[in-house]
Amino acid sequence: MRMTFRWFGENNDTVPLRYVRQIPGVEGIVWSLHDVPAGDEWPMEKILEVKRQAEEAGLHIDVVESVNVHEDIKLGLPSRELYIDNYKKTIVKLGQVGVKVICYNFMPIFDWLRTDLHKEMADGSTALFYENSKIEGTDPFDLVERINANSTLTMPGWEPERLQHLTKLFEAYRGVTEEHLWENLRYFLNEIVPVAEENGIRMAIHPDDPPWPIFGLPRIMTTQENFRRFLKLYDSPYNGITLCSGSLGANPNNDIIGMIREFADRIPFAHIRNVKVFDNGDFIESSHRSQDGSVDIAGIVAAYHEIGFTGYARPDHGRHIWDEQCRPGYGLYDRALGIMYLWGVWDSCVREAQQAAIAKGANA
Ligand SMILES: [Mn+2]
Repeated sequence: MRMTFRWFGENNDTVPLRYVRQIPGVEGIVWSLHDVPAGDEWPMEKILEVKRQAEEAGLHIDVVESVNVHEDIKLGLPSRELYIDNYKKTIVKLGQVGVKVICYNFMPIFDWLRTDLHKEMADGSTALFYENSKIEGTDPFDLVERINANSTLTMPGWEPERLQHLTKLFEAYRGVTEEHLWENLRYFLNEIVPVAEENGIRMAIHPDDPPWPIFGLPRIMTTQENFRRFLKLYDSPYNGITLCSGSLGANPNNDIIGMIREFADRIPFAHIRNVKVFDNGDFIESSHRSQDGSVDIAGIVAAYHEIGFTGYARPDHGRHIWDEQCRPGYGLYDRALGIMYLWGVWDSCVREAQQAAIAKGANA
C-alpha cells in the first residue's frame, strides 16, 4: 500500500506540501489542474509546475484525480470526439511526466453530493452530511447555490463554469437512461484505455457518490454487480477502479471487502474512509475508526493486505477538528489521523504475517 494525500494546488489548498511530507508514510500527492475546464487539453507547463512543486517537497505526482470527463462524452453527443481527443492528449502528457494512475468519474452533471458541509457531531467536530429528505424536496439549483455559498474555495465537481448551464444540462439528459450511459462509457473506454495502456497509465473510475440516482439523473457505478459489468466493458489491467469505501459504503448493501477480493487485480487506487449510515438512509462522514462508522475500515485494510495490495491509497476525506479552517472534507488533522489508523491496521497485518511465517518455519 502506497500512501498518498490529495492536494489542490498552490494557493488553492490550506495544507502546505511540507506538512503533507511530514505525515508518516505519505509519499505522493493526488492532484489535478483544477483551473482547466473539463474537456480541455492540459497545458504541459502547468503539469510541470505541479511536478516541480511536489518534487521539491519530496513528494511524487503518480496519481491524478481527476481528469474530468466532459458532459458531451457522457451524453454521447457527436462533439464528444473533440473532447475524447483532448483527453487522449492529456493522457500522453501525463505519461511523459511519470503519472501512473488517472482517477475519473462518469456521473451526469453532479459530482459528489452532500446537503451539509459542516454538520456538527456529538464531539463538536463537523463533517460532510447527506440528508435524504433535503434532496427529495430540493431544487438542484438551490443546492448548487448552497454548496458554493458554504465554501470560500471552489469545490471540485461544483465549478461555477460547469454548473452555470444547469438548465441546458438537465434538458440534455432528458431521456438518457442507464443503458445509454453504459453505452457511452463503453465508447469512451474503447477510445482511451488503449492510449492509457501505451503510456503506462492505469485508468481508475471512481464510484458514484452517493451510489444511487439523484434528481432523476442516471447513475451506474454503484454496486458490485455494476463494477463487474464495468470491468468487462474493456478487459485490461489498465481499465480499473478507484475503490472508494466511503462512496460505496453509503449503501449498506455494498460488500466492500467482497469487492476488494473479487476485483483485486483491477484496483490501482484505494480511497479509504468511513461513513456512519443512519436507519433512514442519511449518512455522515465519520472518523476512519471502524467503531465510529458503518464501514469496517480495519477489515477493509486487512483485505487489502490479504490480496497483497501494492497500489496507491489515500484517506479520502476527514472531519473538521481542532477548529481547523479548511476545504470541506480536506483538512490536515483528521486525514492525518486517518492515515495513522490505516498504517496501524496495515502494520499489524504485516507483523501477524511475519509471525505466522516464523511459526511455520519453526514447525517445518
Ligand atoms: Mn472517494
